[in-house]
Amino acid sequence: MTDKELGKGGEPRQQTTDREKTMTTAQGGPIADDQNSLKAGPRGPVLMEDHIFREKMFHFDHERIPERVVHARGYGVHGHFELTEAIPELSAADIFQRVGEKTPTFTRFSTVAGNKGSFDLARDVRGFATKFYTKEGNWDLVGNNIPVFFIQDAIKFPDLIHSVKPAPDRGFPQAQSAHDNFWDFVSLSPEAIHMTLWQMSDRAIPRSFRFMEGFGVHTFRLVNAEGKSHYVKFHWKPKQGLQSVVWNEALKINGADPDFHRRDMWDAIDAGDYPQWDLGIQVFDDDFADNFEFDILDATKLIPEEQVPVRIIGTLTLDANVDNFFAETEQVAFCTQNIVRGIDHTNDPLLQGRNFSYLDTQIKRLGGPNFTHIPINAPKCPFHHFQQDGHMAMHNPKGRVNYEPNSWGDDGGPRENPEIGFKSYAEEVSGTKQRVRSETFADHYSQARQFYISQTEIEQQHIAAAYTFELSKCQEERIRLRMLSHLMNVHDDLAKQVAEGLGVTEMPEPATPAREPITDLPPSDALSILKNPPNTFAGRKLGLFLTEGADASIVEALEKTFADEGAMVAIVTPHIQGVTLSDCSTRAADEKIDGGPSVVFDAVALVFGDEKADKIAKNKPAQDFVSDAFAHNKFIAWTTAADPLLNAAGVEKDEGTVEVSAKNADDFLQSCRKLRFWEREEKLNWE
Ligand code: HDE
Repeated sequence: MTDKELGKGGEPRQQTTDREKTMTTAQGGPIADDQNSLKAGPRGPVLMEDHIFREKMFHFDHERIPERVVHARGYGVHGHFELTEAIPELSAADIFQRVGEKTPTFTRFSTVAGNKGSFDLARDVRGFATKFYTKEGNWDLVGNNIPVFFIQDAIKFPDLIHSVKPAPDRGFPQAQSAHDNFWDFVSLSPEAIHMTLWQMSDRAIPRSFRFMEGFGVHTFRLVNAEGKSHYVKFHWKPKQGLQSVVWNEALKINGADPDFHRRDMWDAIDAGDYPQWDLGIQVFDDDFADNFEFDILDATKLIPEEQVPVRIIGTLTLDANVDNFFAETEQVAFCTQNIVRGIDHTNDPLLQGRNFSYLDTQIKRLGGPNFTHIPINAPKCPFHHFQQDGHMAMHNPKGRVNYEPNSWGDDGGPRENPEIGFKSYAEEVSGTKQRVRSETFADHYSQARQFYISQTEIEQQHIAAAYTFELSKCQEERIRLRMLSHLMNVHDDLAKQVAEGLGVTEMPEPATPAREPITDLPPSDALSILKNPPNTFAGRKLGLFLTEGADASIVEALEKTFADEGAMVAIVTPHIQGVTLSDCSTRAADEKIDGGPSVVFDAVALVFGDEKADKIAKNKPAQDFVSDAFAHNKFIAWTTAADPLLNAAGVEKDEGTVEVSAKNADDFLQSCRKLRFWEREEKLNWE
């Protein structure tokens, strides 16, 4: 091989004679040598003249754009929405007219507080934003996985976000709310208390994006062709069911696989296991709004499903990963102002503020007003307007006319169309100009209490433990006590448990409520995760821990049973070369034991050969695999050769630990459908 065929380090170059595959500059000029800059002699100075070097480096230097100020860490997926029930009587929106019609979509899931490079399993709200490329323009439903919000007026948003983000002097803590600044802000803003109940619940540590709900949060309007309006709240219900992890598990997942959620989504879609959500609407009228206990314009309140049932009108299917993360996931620009004829805003002051913020932030983030020209943001229906020029204009109006009205007849460009054009709902509005918060927004505790009493005992314990954890990270006692004074208005048991957890012996005075809470709101089962179990293991992952000589018939039975259920099976072995089973067949490893801890699986099976069982029992990652699975209430299948390891990991066998044979793989699956053996948690002492 001659020197000419070698790159700088002596490696062979990847060269081609195919013009199609020829590397070029951004100007289209073919490149002969991309490994060496232009020099005066082999050891001489690099020449300024080197346009290939300069162009490449210049572009690299400008690769980064500002990350989103919130929701920076996100993951986008293509899909489509299929209408299953037409609602022309409620809305003139084109997307809601024809049953069976599919509308392309792009959905981005996100965490709120962490930066782009933070970890997936932060305790945090998840964004759930969907762009519908409808035939009458783009509609963005920019929601969260929690149906209420921290604040009632958008003017408080910068403060809320500053308080949760890293402190400005030290630049930490990253991607967490467990610190003084956040709880200082919250405890001085009682309107946030309800949302913190959700945030301290397991909703804020979802098992994956696939297993969480989505909510439009605000009350919107649906407006029909006659101009009649109904109020609406939007819901996404995952067909996969709801599921979360437990806190100790979340902490460990962040270390084991900071990309846990995005990898889960990528893998599921790559495997053709497309996640789906039903789109539900809660529709109500002025009568209901006037009689409801709370103000429907207050985004810190929800409407219980028992009071207004959720009506399913369509299904979202996510079926394609992006081709390029930056071009699509990073450059997608959601704006709450992107609505279509038939859907309209209400006076919710949080929503009104968002309408300004999203457009504004995209201009900064994407560099100018033409971000709608980027393919992921452009409508897929025809569009015509007289907007022109600006940075990176990809399509300007054609012809000599770029204004209206004009008298150029058919050559005069696009014209208004009152028949199908957007019309705002003709709401009557009057009032004095003033900076006030409506009295009807003043109840901050009633729905927090309702949320708490709607949970199972296990879930209530998790909420108390989460408050205790987070407040224990607050160094200032006054902040801890101030929070406690609010929890006393939510529920005595909760306040007591948290006080005990914090070692508080003398309770503070309860906070003075702006309005006396309603204490007899009934529980709403829809608010609990555990009261709505999916009863399936489909879409979940079994970690199959195998050692040399493992019984092949058991391995096969487990693999088949779980595959038939629609679950994934990952093989974990002591070495990355995999293992040879009892029948001399082999299994390749998906993970070596210390790279595949049990926290990344939903259930585990230990199918061991007799050989080296004692040695495995002494392996620390193997012990952690088992003790964590046990502590996180997972179902564990085992064969007798795994006994030494189970003992070394301190496992006391219970109904959630199943001796597995080739014949009872199905029994193990039945157990796994419950997802967790919660009965164990009561016996485990986390204190
Ligand atoms: Fe956002 N929010 N937000 N937000 N939000 C942004 O817009 C804002 C709120 C939500 O995947 C930003 O493009 C204000 C509620 C999601 O790209 C920014 C207020 C809900 C995403 C912004 C809120 C959300 C954002 C930052 C209070 C649930 C990610 C980057 C009035 C209903 C979208 C961007 C994506 C992103 C402002 C409150 C959901 C700064 C001012 C309530 C899912 O414009």
